Amino acid sequence: MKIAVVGATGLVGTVMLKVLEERNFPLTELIPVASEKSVGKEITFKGKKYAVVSMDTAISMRPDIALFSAGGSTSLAEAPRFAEVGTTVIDNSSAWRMDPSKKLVVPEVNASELSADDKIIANPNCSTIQMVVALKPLHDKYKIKRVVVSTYQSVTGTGVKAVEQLMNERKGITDGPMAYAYPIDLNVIPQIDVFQDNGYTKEEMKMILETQKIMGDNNIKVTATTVRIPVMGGHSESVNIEFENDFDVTEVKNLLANTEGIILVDDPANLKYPMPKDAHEKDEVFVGRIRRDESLPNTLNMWIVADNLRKGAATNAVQIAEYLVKKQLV
Ligand code: 2RA
Repeated sequence: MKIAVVGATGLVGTVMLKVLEERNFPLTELIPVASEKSVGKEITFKGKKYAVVSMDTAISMRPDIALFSAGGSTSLAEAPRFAEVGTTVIDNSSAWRMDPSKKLVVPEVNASELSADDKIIANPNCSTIQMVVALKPLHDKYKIKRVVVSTYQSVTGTGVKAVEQLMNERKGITDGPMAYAYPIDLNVIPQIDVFQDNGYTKEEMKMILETQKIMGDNNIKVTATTVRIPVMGGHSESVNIEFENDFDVTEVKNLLANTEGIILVDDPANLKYPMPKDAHEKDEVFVGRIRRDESLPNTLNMWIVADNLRKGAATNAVQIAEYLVKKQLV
């Protein structure tokens, strides 16, 4: 199994390599790929050094799977070239997510949609992934009518420049490069990505549209407010869910605790709830603060946290690859 990691020197690409290594992915050959300026640089994988190669070199090597995290325009241009030589691309950008001919996959939710014909598979947006992992078992049992989500998103979701901005501001450096329009340290920015004509941001629309596509149900109503906060370890979400059917809170907790990929941290008496500092570098989705919304019938509140570079990006992509290998779809 030849695996290419496209964008191998970036923030998500680096985590993809780490996750492949940690999970002992059954690869026989690793092909790290990056833009021309990084070609020749070395990366270390399982104690062995690999030289970064160009896109053309990687395509000529015909990898079985290419994990892409190189931005939307690179993906639009290069993913079809890999697909043409028979590679299955798993793409972390937003380029293909809403293309009706492409699958948008969170393995715990809809991996069964995948077939050997899917040559470009989209990895969803980070904040959407962690939410749908927790929504799926509840939708199956109680049928979701509407979701109201507010996010508290880590600067790592923006990239290296944002991490630098936060760290510089922490050190009192105020004239460094800015990833955001405003300072992020000691601040909260209620804007993630660009504004759309309807007043929502692109990130908010991703949460709405991607949730419906992954869950395979356009009747699920979603509204979102996405917010950037000065945190590194992961994204947090306050989620209010209205169901068609009533539920029992203990049953909800048990259901989530027994769902693959979820860790329930819900013990208010002992001040236990999920926090990004605990989710950092973990592959699971952490859920807590589960309680009935007493202002509406059949409605629940909960708090969902995950490392956005792991389950929100690299881990989800590697899990898709693992599924393809297990089901012999590559
Ligand atoms: C963010 N959704 O956190 C992005 C990353 N994919 O900004």
